Amino acid sequence: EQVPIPGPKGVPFLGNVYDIEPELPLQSFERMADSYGMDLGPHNQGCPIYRLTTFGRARVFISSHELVDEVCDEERFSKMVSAGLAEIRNGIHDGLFTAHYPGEENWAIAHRILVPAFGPLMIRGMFDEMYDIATQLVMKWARVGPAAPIQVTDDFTRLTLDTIALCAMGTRFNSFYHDEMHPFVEAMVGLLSVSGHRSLKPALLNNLPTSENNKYWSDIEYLRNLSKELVDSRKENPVDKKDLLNALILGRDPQTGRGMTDDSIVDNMITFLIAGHETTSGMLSFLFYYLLKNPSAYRKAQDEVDRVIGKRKITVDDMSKLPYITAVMRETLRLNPTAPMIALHPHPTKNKENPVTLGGGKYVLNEDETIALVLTKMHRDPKVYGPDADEFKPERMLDENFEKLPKNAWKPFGNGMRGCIGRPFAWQEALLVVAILLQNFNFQMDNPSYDLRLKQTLTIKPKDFHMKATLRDGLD
Ligand code: MNH
Repeated sequence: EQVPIPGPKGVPFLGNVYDIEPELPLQSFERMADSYGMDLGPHNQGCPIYRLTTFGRARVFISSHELVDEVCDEERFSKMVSAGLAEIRNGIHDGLFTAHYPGEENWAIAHRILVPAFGPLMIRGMFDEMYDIATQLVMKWARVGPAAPIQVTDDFTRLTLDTIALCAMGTRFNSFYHDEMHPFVEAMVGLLSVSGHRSLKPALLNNLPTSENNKYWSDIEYLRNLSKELVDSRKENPVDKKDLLNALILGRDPQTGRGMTDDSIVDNMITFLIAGHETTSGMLSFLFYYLLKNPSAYRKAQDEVDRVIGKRKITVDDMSKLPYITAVMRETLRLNPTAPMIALHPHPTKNKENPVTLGGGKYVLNEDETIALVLTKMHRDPKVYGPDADEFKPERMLDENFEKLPKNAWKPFGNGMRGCIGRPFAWQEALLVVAILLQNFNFQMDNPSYDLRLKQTLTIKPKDFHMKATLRDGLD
C-alpha cells in the first residue's frame, strides 16, 4: 500500500528554500526528519522520509537505518553528484570524488590505479611523513604554553593539509610557520566556499561575470597550474618513495595497461587535497571535544597510550594496538560524521522498477529523484543504537560490538565502490595524532561550559571550540 511522502509546503518557484537555514542546512534537515518522518502513524514509526523542492528540483531525505540500508543496495542505487559537488566539478572534473559513474571511464581507471595506493603497505610507507607533521603540531602547542587558548579546528586543519600536501603533492605548505594560509589553500578554500554559494543559485546567475564568479575561475586556474608544476617537477626529479604522487604518476591500470593522463593526475591530486583535509580535521576536533566532555573516556584513552606506548617514540606498529582510541574515533564519527550527508539516485541502468519505490513499495520516487542520506540522524536511530543513541559511549564501538552492528548502520565513509578511498590514510593519520597528543599533553576545555555548536561548509566541524594544552612531563 502506498503512502504519500510528506514534506513542508513551499512557495511558488523557490519551493522550500525558506525551510532551509542557509548557515546550517544540516540542522534544518534533522529537524524536518523529526517533524515529518515520525508523524505518519503507527505503521511508519522509525521510517523517516520527507521531500523538499528547491527551484523546481525535488529531493527526498531519509534518516532511518531501514531506509538507508535499502538504498545502499548498489544494484538499485548509485552515487549522485549533487549540487555542491557539481560546482566543485568545474575545478576537478571527473576526478574520483566528482565523477559520474557509471558513465565516465576515467573514474574506473583512476579507481583501479589508486586503490592499491591506499592499501596497507603504501599507507605504512607514509607513516614517517605523517609523523613529521604531527611533531610540528606538538611543538607548536608545547611552545604556546598552557595558558593560551588553542584554536582547535584551525590547527588540526593545518595538520591535515600539510600531511596530505606532503603525501599527495610532495610539497610542504609549512602551515604551522605562517599565520596566512599557503596560496594553494587560499585558492582551494575559495573554490569550496564559492561552490557552496553557487549551488544555491540558479545557473543563470552563475554564468554572469561577477567578481565572485571571476575569482572562482581564477582560483581553479591557479590550483591546476601549481598542481601541474608539482607533477612535472616530480617527473623531472624522480624519487624512490611510496607516496600518493608517485602512485598517480607511475601507476598503471591493470586492466588496460594505461597510465593516468596529466589532466586526470591533476584532477585527482586536487581531489585528495579537497576530500582529505576538512573531514579528518573535523573528526579530530570533535574527538577532543567528546574526550573533554567525557572524563572517563579521556582517562581510558590516555591510559591506553601510556600502557601500550609509554614515553618512547610512536611507531607504525603501534597503530594496530590502540583498540580503545579506535573505538573513540568510530564513536566520534557516529555522532558527528564530518561528511554529514551523501546523495544517491536510482541506478540509471540496473533499475528494473518503474517507478522506483522505497520501503517495500510504500514510497514512490519521482523519476531520477535525488535521495539525500542524513547520516547524523541515521547514526542515532534508536532501533540500532538504543535509547542512549545520543550519548558518547566508545565501548559500543569496541571491535566485538562494532562487528555485530547491522549492515549499513555506520556509514561515515559513504557507500560501496563510491565509498571513501582515503579511509586507511585518514585512520592512520588520526590514530597517530590522537596518540601523540595524549602522550605529550593534558588537555582542558578553555571554557568549561562550552557546548557543541556546529559550523557547516562542505563538511561539519565544531564552532568556537578552544582548549588548553599542558605538557605532561617534558618531551624526553
Ligand atoms: Mn573521503 C569519498 C568521508 C578522508 C579521499 N569520503 C568519501 C565519501 C565520504 C568520505 C562520506 C563518499 C562521498 C559521496 O558519496 O559523495 N573521507 C571521509 C571522512 C574522512 C575522509 C569522514 C576522514 C575522517 N577522504 C579522506 C582522505 C582522502 C579522501 C584522507 C584522501 C587522502 N574520499 C576521498 C576520495 C573520495 C572520497 C578520493 C571519492 C571516492 C570515489 O568516489 O571513488
